[in-house]
Amino acid sequence: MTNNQSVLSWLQKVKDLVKPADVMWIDGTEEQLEMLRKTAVQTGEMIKLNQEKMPGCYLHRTAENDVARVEGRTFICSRKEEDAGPTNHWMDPQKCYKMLFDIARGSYAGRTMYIIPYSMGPVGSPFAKVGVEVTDSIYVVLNMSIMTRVGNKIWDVLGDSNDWVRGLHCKCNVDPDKRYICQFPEDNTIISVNSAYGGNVLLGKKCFALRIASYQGKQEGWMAEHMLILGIQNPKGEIKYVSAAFPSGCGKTNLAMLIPPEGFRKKGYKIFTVGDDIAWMRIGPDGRLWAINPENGFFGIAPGTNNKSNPNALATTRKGTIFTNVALNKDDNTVWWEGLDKNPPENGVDWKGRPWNGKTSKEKGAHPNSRFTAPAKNCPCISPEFDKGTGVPISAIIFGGRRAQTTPLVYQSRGWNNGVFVGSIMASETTAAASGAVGVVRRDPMAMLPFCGYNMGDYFAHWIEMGKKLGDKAPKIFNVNWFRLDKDGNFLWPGFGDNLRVLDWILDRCDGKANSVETPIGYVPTPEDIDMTGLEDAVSPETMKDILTVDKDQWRKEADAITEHYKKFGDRLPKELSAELAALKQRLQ
Ligand code: GTP
Ligand code: SPV
Ligand code: MN
Repeated sequence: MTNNQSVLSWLQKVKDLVKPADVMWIDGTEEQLEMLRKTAVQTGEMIKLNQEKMPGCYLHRTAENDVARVEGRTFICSRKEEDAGPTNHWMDPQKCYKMLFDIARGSYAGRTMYIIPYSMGPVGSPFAKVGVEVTDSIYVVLNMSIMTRVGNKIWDVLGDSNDWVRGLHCKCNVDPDKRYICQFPEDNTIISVNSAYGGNVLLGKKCFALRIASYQGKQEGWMAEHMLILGIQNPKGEIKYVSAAFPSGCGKTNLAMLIPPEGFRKKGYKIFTVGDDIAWMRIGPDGRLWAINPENGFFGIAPGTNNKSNPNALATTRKGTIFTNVALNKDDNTVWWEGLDKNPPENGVDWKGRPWNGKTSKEKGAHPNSRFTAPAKNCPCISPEFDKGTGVPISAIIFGGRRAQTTPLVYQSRGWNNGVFVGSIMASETTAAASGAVGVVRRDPMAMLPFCGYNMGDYFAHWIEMGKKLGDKAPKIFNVNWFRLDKDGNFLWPGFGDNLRVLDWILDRCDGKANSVETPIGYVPTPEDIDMTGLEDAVSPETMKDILTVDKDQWRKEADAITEHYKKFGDRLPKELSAELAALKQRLQ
């Protein structure tokens, strides 16, 4: 398949370690994938769904203890602990390799070693990078074949280069006490053991495209971010692109595929999805920031996805999709999840594989972090630029999270460094996307807390540095919060498609057109500045005033919390950011 000596010698070492019965090179052909799907159905690893209603669709259930990313067992193994920084778990690389090799040794006995060559980014694009994942799981092969570009063509573009990311996954016996997701940024290496859940084992995704790539970006002068990319076409036919960083489970997939409200549709607004989770961004020849989505599919949250909230996502999952940990309807062999419709199956099977009556059971049929793995090309609103190797130009960068209070619906930062400050202080309530407590507010800078592959203080400095290079061509930076609650716990803002109203203000601000008022935290629209046509009955002017309020007392408390948050970074915190905090405190006086 390849004569690349760095690849061949690494594969030989891996093979000697894991001792498989067989080796299979994944070549990217439909014939080979179909053969693997058949095998997975025979062994029970996957269930073939109703092929008339959902052609090419399958269901998979993971172990009950293996349903989300495990941040406590995720390590950045840089040679020096301080280079992993205060926000990552760290292990000494030599100790970690030894521990992982002991776990991996002989673990493929009687099993097949699958070798997956893949590209993050369109094959051969100047943004793209190559990875090789070795796994003993057909589920991983099939998911990687949807999420990334896989096949023999990868060997051609790689040639004899040594610039590729090594990834070893060993399912072992999914023992949660021996589960480790380890990144070795200085060695371009990832080792993941004792899990079979997406974010832990689809090594091209969070492990490579964020943890390793963020480190590469720092070295090479580009950015790997936990961001969706979205194109918005206005009635004049101009398309502008924004990228947005929200923490896991906070609405990236939904925003990336939004359906414009009726009034906007009639005026001629259109949405084009470029990506829903990860953006790789470089400064282009014209000095602007250009972004690609390095992925080739969507690994989206199933619960809550329905024909009203996200019809584009639903349509995307109707063929060639692998569902993980959703409920099965035995009557017609289709899938169901909470929030799909009001008609759960009576004759169902829950995500744990137990008989389940959705009409009477008090338990959930699907796990809250159950997911679909769907090809990007299925998406009805996929951007014509999706496969373009040079990416799309970014006009605005948007940060956001789940905040019941404090943070207004939207505000614009005072400039690049202030925007970096806004990203660095992001806080959000935790969701089911990672194991652990749900609904706890934590600081999640740039939505990268679980994904930054090096010292977060240095990562902030890299952002400041990129701003210097971009100068007046830098995207404008904003913050949004779709999740503000009233005193009864209801969302104040309708969200979903109506978020376009906020994006519209954001793009007008980028053009210097829209109005705003200056507050201590930045520029906020007045209720009149947001186009509320068609929404007047649902959201009163008083509610709008509420959502847009910047409460000085709350923000003084916030400033104290930020002071604490910043202490962690010690002298790795860029002086520009401590200056921003001081200036905010000044404005709040
Ligand atoms: P990851 O795939 O984990 O990175 O998540 P994500 O950021 O792509 O989040 P996703 O779009 O899947 O949304 C997660 C949940 O947030 C959905 O099930 C919705 O319930 C909720 N959500 C998304 N957008 C909105 C919104 O505009 N308003 C409200 N109230 N909820 C939203
Ligand atoms: C996230 O948790 O941000 C995801 C899902 O997109 S996972 O691939 O598990 O990381
Ligand atoms: Mn994500």
